Amino acid sequence: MVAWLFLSFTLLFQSQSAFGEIDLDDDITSQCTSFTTETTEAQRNAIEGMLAGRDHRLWHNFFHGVRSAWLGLTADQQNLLANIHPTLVPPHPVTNANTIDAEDFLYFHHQMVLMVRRMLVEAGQPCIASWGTIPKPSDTAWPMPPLWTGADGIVAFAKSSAGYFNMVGMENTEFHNDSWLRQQKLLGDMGQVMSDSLHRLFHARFSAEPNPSVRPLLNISQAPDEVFNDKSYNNLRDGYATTVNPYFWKLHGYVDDVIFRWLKVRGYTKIAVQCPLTSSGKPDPKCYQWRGTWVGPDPEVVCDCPENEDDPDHVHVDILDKFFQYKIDHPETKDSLDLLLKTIDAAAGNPSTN
Ligand SMILES: [Cu+2]
Repeated sequence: MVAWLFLSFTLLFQSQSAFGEIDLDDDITSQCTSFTTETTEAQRNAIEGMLAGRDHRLWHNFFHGVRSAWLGLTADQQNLLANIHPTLVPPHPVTNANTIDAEDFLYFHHQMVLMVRRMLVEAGQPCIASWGTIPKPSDTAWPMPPLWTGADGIVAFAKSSAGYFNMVGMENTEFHNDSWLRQQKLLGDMGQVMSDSLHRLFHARFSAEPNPSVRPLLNISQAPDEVFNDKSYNNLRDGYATTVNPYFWKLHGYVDDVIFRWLKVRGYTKIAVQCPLTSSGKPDPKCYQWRGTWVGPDPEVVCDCPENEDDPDHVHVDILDKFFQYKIDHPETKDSLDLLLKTIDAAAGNPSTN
């Protein structure tokens, strides 16, 4: 088992070269032999098998869906989730009152970026470079897929030239602007603005016409059709599909780099889940300690299965299987479970519902 999550609890992080002067040490990024602008077939082959798997799709989808839906759920629904699996309980539900949940958003995707880098390093492949700036409309390596009939309003806007200039404006006045970054006291303050604005427009601008056009909402009676687990199903606006899309790694690399911009202008030289103490026993003031580190139903934690897939005890279990099992054990909850699944899936941005 690649215990990447646990490693991350002890390691500090290092961004790629643009911020190399900051000691944000992370062993995986430093093991990237090089970074490519475009993605090659060999790179995609190294990561797509894992990312297109049902357990990883569900992980990303449930992270976003539970995070968004939580405060709208009844106490019974929240308890149901806790009973199905403890990783389904977000410690910092999304509110406007604080921004720790937005650190969860940054932390989760930061871990995903590291996970992909780790897979590439293990496959002997170069890593994928982040977008340094928003790609120009003339960019041929990462062209904007065309608008399609029936696309919703945010897609039409993000793909327009007004949308492009709106995004560039945010880059200039906020995310690449030192004085704006300095005003964001917590990392999550920046993360909340990023998540709701530029990040959302990135997903909309670089999305392509979905194929199939609609994914039925998850339900308690059957697993998703295999067509939605094929690597070709990589709709950038569906939480169940977006991580399989090569654009996802470019835009989330961009988001990740803004973490390092923020650290730098706020005077931090390290970021860690547990910052070390200085020699006088005080917290290191140069180390920013993550406040939000929830990652949702991590497949390795949910499965809790033997490392060796040939082990006769190896039964692969993902978070949807946990729902199915719960239905078998508690048949009286079937309708509640079905509604809950659909609610969470819809909140993750399933395009059949928005
Ligand atoms: Cu995401």
